[in-house]
Amino acid sequence: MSCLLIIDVQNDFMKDGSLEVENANDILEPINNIRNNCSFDLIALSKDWHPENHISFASTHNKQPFIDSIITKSNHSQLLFPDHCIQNTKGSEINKDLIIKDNDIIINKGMDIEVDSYSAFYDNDKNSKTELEEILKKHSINKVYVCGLATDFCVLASCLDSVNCGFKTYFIQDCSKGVSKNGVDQSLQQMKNKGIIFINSSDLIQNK
Ligand code: VGL
Ligand code: ZN
Repeated sequence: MSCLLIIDVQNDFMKDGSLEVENANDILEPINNIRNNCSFDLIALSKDWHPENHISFASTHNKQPFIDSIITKSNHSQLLFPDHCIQNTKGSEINKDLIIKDNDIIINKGMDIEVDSYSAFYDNDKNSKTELEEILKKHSINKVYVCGLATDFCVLASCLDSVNCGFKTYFIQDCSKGVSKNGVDQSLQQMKNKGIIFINSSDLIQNK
C-alpha cells in the first residue's frame, strides 16, 4: 500500500509568502499531475501550523531571521525564521491551486510554542509525534512518496523519519523545492545514506 505525503505546500512558503522558497509554485503542476494519474492508496498533506510567538520566529526573540539562532531546552540549535504559517491566517493555507480531496489526511505540526517540528512525523526533539505514523500503519502503508517544501528542512526531516518508521521511502525530486543549493546538496546526501530512493513524477506516471 502506498501513500503520497505532500509537505507544507502553504502560501507562506510560496510566491510572495513571508518565507518564500524560490520557484515553489513550479511544484504545483507535477504534484497535481501525479495525484490525478497515479493510484496512491492514501494521500496525506502536512501543514506547518504555528501559534503566534513560536520559538522558531526571530521576532519572538528580538533577533534577525536566518542570521541568528538560539539553543533550545533539549540542547539543539533552533534556526530563526520570519513569522510564518500562523494558525488560521492566509499564509498558513494550502495553496489554492493544489488539488485536495475529502479523503485526504491533513497533519498539522509545529503547534508546540516551545518545540519546532520540521517533520510531519516527530517534532525536532523527538519527544512527541503526530498521528501520521499510526494512520499509515493502520492503512497498511509500506511505501511513502514524499514531496513538497522545503527539501532542505521539512521534506528532509519527513523523509528521514519515514525511513525510521520502517517505510520504504521515495523522494520525488521535481515535486519539491529547497531553500539553498548547499542545503539541498547536503540533504540529498543524507537521504542517499539512509537508502531513500530518488524519483521524478515522470517515473511514477510511466510505471503506474
Ligand atoms: C519549514 C522552516 C521553518 C519547511 C517550516 O516547511 O520546510 N522550514 N518551518
Ligand atoms: Zn515553521
